[in-house]
Amino acid sequence: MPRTRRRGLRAGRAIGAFALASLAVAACSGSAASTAPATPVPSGVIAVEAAKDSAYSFTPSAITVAAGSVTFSVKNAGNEEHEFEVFKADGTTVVDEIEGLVPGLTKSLIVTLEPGTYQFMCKLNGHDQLGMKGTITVN
Ligand SMILES: [Cu+2]
Repeated sequence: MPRTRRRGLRAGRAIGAFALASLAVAACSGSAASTAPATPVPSGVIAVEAAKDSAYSFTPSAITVAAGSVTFSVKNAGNEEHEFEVFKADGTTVVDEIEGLVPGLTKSLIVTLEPGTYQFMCKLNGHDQLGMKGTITVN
């Protein structure tokens, strides 16, 4: 008999917790919808062209942006495939990248950058060693 009683209590507690959780979820979704949009709107888009001025170049090669969410729109103006890889100052730690940027294609990349210096390169077939790189200064 005491066993049955304990089980009954436990079930009651579980139902109570579920009801509370449901209320909490309802409260959260309600306030989120009224205070902030689901996706932050990017403050600006940085347009970059690959292979515009020469076969292995990025234009511009020096970019300065404000810290936070940064959108790069990278167009391949050349005749071969390229990549757009963002690295930390060390030049080896990848922040994020665009791959498969075939001739004529434009792709976007959204990254969150903290103040500091970053590098961007195309490492495809060693294009960075032919000059396909640049710097990003984040203030
Ligand atoms: Cu390339």
